[in-house]
Amino acid sequence: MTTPTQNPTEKTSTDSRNASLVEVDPVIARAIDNEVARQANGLELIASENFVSEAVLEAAGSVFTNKYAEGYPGKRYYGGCEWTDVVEQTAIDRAKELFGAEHANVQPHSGAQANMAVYLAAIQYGDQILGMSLAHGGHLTHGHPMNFSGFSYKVADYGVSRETEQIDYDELQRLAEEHRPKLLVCGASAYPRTIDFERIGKIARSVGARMFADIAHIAGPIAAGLHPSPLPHADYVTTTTHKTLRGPRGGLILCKEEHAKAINSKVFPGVQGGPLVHIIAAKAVAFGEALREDFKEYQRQILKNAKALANELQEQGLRLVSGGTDNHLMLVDVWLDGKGVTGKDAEKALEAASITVNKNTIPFDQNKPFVASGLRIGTPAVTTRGMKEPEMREIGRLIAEVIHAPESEEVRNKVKQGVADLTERFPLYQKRLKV
Ligand code: DSN
Repeated sequence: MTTPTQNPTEKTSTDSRNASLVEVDPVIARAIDNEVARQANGLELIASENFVSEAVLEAAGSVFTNKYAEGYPGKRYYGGCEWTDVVEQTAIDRAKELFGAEHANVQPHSGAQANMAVYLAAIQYGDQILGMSLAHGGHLTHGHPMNFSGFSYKVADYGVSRETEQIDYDELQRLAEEHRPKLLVCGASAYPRTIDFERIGKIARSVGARMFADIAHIAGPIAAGLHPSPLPHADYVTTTTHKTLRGPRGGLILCKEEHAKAINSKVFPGVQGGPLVHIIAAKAVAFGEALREDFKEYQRQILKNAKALANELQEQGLRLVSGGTDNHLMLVDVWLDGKGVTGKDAEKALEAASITVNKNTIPFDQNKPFVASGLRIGTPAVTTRGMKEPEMREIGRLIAEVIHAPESEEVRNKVKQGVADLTERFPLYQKRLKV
């Protein structure tokens, strides 16, 4: 990797409009090159990250970044939107086809903004909601007190059972009857098991609540038919587009036609101004890729890889929350009631060995969130590189070696070499790797 040295202000050229990035701004150009190298030379196991295709990158870097387009296809507040309309309508049509949805809004800049638009469309300030606790695998936007969803609404939360570490649907029914929410929020960012959306839909209807499913993590398997879809049961479904769906960083809302008008008006002008048309173009490309047969095979492999990695970690003596995984991620209990290491130390030790994961609380955690007792590990990104079950077993052994000896330099160097061998065999972004 190289170190940025030159400040762009040192450049005197007055004709930089057509110059390349490295000429105009070597600091940023080098940071980008170094990030390409970091992504290519490390093992990316953060469950919410992935590697988009070169085609998605090209669309995201296109001249559509120049365009203002408040409104929706055919109804804009600015002129010159004819090609923007092609882009947005294509993204909408593909998203609807991919998920079997009646309506899609492809404008949310992020998952959090998609979720905000749903709350605004579905309920009033101060209304009761019931969402999965962040500490048990939910998400900040499902009612956490530090988030708008927590301080704008009355929140009750549900979680997993202490015995099974899986969602306790009977307890969820009981909580729904006790709190009578207007909106029942489901979906998770750190839950390794299949979510029973049909059951949650029944619970919501039994108390007269609307159902909102945030499928950010499992959108890919759902699109591929490998996880039950919430669409037949939920009033509103949101997702990010950059996790298992392997698109650009952004959000998406799906809903029934009856909610379309409210959702559209809450996204714009309710929450956002001008849409990011370059990102919508990249979403359209990613949805197009996801409609292809090889995307289904990719999703199948993510799940097979997660099972193989989970088995290997267990064979290496590590405890998995809930005893395993049904999806693309697993939660590893590295703290083991004080006999192991903290999630924070495990994350740091793995990073030093070129393996990127994130520390994560485990249900009923004894440590604070910034320290945490667990690691969240996911297979979407390494699967994109083409790795399969044998590589997962190798990765499981590498991870376990580091966790069992987080201070050992000898282990770190050995594991780093193992990572280098793997990443060389499964190259990434060959056209872009210039350093
Ligand atoms: N930050 C995302 C994740 O890592 O799951 C959730 O928003």
